[in-house]
Amino acid sequence: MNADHGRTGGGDTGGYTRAIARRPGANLGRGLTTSRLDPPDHGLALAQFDGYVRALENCGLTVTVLDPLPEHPDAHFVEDTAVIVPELAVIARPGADSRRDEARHVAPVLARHRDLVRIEAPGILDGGDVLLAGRRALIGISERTNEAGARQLGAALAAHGYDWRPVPVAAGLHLKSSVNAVGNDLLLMTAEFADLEALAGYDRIVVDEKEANACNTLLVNGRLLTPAGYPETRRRLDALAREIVELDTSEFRKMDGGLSCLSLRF
Ligand code: CIR
Repeated sequence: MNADHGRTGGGDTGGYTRAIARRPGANLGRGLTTSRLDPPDHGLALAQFDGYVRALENCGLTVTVLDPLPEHPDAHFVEDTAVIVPELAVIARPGADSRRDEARHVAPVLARHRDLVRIEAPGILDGGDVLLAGRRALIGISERTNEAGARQLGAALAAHGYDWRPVPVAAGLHLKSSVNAVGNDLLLMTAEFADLEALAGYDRIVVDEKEANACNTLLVNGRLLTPAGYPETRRRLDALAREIVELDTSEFRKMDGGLSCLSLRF
């Protein structure tokens, strides 16, 4: 049993004491993307990454920053490699072939903090598809996460008293590209997800279509970290009366990434 087993972590909203992040490598532009934006600038990406790490530290987290993996240009999107709850860490099996091996590099780091369970073939699962809301996991079924992967994760969590629901991801890369928790039972989401049966029972803020990227907002120990440049969503988040930190994510957006993907929080 690990030293901090059961004492830390609180779903995708709070109770965090630690985070793991990975510095973007010079080859970050060779990662997967559907965006037609210009290639990312490494220097600017590093500055944005440093700002992100500082923001997590200001939320009270101790952040372990890992080195880039030269053979994995998407490896700084470290969230996709695992799902962590207080009782265990589930090592993912990323759905993209080019990313599958990233999880192997994260497992020894997480083994210092949690007992490990692994998603096995034929399951595939990206951490970006898993939204933890209290004792429930909302698991996106997407291009990167299949039903076998979702069932394996659901079973691992159910053994510790969690329940889970599959959520079809019909838009965006991952579930958390479009849906995130910004309060207890309060989800920020795009219109495509607003009528899903799987999300019934949650309060919701549905963002304007032109601000869809703002959905990738994180609630970390009471503070909202939100991508800069989305004034309408900002106004709606202001109404929640929480401290809000805006962060520039332009270089990560070029590679289909955002704030949640850049760390594992627990
Ligand atoms: C990918 O396509 O896998 C990366 N370029 C972006 C991953 C973003 N991860 C996330 O949203 N959790």
